[in-house]
Amino acid sequence: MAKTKSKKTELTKEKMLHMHRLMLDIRNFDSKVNRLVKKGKIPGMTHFSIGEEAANVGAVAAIKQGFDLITSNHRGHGQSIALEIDLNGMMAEIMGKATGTCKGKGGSMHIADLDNGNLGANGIVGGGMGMAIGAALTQKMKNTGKIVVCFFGDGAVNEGTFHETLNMASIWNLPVIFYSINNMYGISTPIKDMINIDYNYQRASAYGVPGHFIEDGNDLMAVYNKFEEIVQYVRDGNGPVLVESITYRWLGHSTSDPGKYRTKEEVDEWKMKDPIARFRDYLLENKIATEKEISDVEASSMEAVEESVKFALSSPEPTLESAFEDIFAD
Ligand SMILES: Cc1ncc(C[n+]2csc(CCOP(=O)(O)OP(=O)(O)O)c2C)c(N)n1
Ligand SMILES: [Mg+2]
Repeated sequence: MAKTKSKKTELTKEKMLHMHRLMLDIRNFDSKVNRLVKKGKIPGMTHFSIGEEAANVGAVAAIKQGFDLITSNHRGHGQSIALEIDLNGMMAEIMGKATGTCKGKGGSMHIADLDNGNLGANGIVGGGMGMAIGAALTQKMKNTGKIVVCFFGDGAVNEGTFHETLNMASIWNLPVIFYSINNMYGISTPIKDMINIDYNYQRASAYGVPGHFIEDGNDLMAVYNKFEEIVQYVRDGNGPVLVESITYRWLGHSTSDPGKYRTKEEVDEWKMKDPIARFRDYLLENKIATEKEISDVEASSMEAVEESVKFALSSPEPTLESAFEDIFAD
């Protein structure tokens, strides 16, 4: 098992255990949804964040919960959970139930959670980028002090909107972090067939913004420490940043992908870099938490996910009339 290389931080034990809990929630929630898909309980397409837990939780843990904003993409479960969405509402949303976070109208790919600052997931690759700079412009003009983190994948970096929004954010000096979670594939296409440079963050200089690289996006503390630094930089009014972390999705692109384009050896190699197992070891080796404290967190995460399934399964379907509600803003 790969080790966590980053140095010990000043974070409290409570915060670290909480971050561990959020990573477990992502893993347990998505594992459960995957089983429910196979049982025919989930309508529509679903993309899982399993394997990418640290890349999500480390970033979100560095922003101000319930204050700062994010935009998400089709693989947004990890970001929603890292931002502490109500798991019952999220499971109900994915099942298309009336009690869902978006009343069952969004499903897995369009989860929004405005109370927690999540402006929404997006089925259009690159679709969150315009929203992110719009939101960032609002924060700047209203002087709110809030920053925006725009999450997207490596597959989004050749969309025109990537280049347009990075340039606009740069000339307008907007408080936005463009964050590419590079899991090295856009569906079945490897990143090396999509760009002719090693990494996407190297493009930052073309827009006059700083580019940052998190080589080990499965090291929770490495992601957190880098984000803590850049969140401060952006909040201080220095303008946008492009950051990229390297991680891997353990499962197929979506529930309909058998994953024939990757070898079992490649997947197994990445499982040895499991972000959750590594952070568990880190907590124990640095005597931050005891075996008992960690297993309590593991048990309560499992319980919360089981509870969300019960809640969602017993929730009503949306009524036909509700299809015509919430279409226009008041
Ligand atoms: C504009 C647009 N083009 C194509 C698609 C189809 N599509 C859905 S996900 C995806 C790949 C995205 O890859 P990446 O951004 O790396 O995210 P990942 O799935 O790897 O997390 C594509 C091409 C889409 N949804 N929107
Ligand atoms: Mg990708």
